Amino acid sequence: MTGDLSKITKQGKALFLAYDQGMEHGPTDFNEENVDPLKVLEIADNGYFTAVILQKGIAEKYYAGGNYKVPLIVKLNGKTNLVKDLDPYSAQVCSVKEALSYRAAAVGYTIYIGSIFESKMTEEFGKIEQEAEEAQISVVAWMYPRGKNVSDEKDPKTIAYAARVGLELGADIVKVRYTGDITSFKWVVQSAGKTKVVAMGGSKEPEEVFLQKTKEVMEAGAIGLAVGRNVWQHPKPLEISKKIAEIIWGHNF
Ligand code: FBP
Repeated sequence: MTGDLSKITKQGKALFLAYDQGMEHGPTDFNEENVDPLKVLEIADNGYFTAVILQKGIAEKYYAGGNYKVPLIVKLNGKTNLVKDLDPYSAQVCSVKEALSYRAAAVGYTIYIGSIFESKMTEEFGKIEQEAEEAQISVVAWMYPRGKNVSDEKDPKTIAYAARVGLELGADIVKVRYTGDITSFKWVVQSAGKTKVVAMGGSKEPEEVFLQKTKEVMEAGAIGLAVGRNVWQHPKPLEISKKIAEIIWGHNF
């Protein structure tokens, strides 16, 4: 299926601000400032982002009642990092219908390929795809190889496999880890075929390193980034998002 990607992209490019880490990692990622969803929504609304990614609670309590211009992607599943099982399962916690009630323009879902619970997640994802198609919204798949059968989740071949699975399952966009070099990431993009690719941000890096990574991701043919910590942990989030956006769209803002 192909949902309406134009709702969460501009000229075919994407810059998503991820803010679901409170669930995935706990508030340890936050400081006094960015622990407040209103502060991060302000960045999302003013920082060249084509969408903001939220879990349903923050979507309901902060986004839905506000007058935000930035489109919303509701993350439909999630888990905490307190469960240390080698094979992760990320349970669905929100329906497509509920996401639409918070004004979602698209939905997101994580699939841990290689986990012994992979089939549970691909099954849930299949149902979400159908519901999203009916609602004519697009689906972003976080394709993360993880589990005791996955010897190296950073192996470019495994990342290309994850991207390919996203295509086979019908995702409109796959969000994958950057492989670390342009040649192997080109293969990831090729493997995803007509499914678009965005690279995930990762933990905070020096600005020049992150911007170089953004250049390489774009050169390899991805449509953009889904970034969280490298923006809202930055001392000047709007400045770094402008620099990232200028690389993605290839002109000055
Ligand atoms: P970051 O840019 O902060 O890494 O956010 C991207 C993201 O995919 C989030 O959406 C998610 O919460 C987090 O990374 C999960 O990362 P991991 O499972 O590797 O801890």
